[in-house]
Amino acid sequence: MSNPAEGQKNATPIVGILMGSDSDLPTMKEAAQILEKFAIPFEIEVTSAHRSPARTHEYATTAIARGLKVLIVAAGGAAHLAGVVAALTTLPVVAVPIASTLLNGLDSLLSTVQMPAGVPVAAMAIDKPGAVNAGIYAAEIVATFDSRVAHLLAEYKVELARGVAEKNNRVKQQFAGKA
Ligand code: RP5
Repeated sequence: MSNPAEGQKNATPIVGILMGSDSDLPTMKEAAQILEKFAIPFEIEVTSAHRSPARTHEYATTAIARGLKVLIVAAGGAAHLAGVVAALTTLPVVAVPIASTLLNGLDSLLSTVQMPAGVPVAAMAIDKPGAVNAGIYAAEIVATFDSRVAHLLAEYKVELARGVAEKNNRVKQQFAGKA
């Protein structure tokens, strides 16, 4: 296959991105873009713990049989979606608290992170940084059984460090000869 993106489109999804509403999509696109970067096949679903509980139940209880390995789950406000999904599957659930209400995501963060013992979710940061990290975290789980993804993640770390070195150079140049 010459184009990894084409292969990704045709392959069976191994990561599911779930969100409580289409209003979460501008944030969750960040997670999708990370999975695209690493050519990890994924699917996206809008389903709600509160508004479509039967659909959420069906999705979570069939996820393993459909070949999914990790679920990234985003919701805002009374953010119960990740917890409900985690209650219904043994797949790892990576949760993204969305800043979609007047409380700016603090509500979502507390709803997400305060899971009772026995039903964990991996809670990311609020909103876009959390969505990016959810994509990376899911890739790290995939990398435990896919050496191609492990290699790409190692390159990504090098890319991050190079970015910091470039920022460092720019800052130093601004102050060069001023001491
Ligand atoms: C949550 O309620 C969703 O995840 C979203 O963040 C929030 C608002 O949903 P909408 O009213 O925009 O559909 O369930």
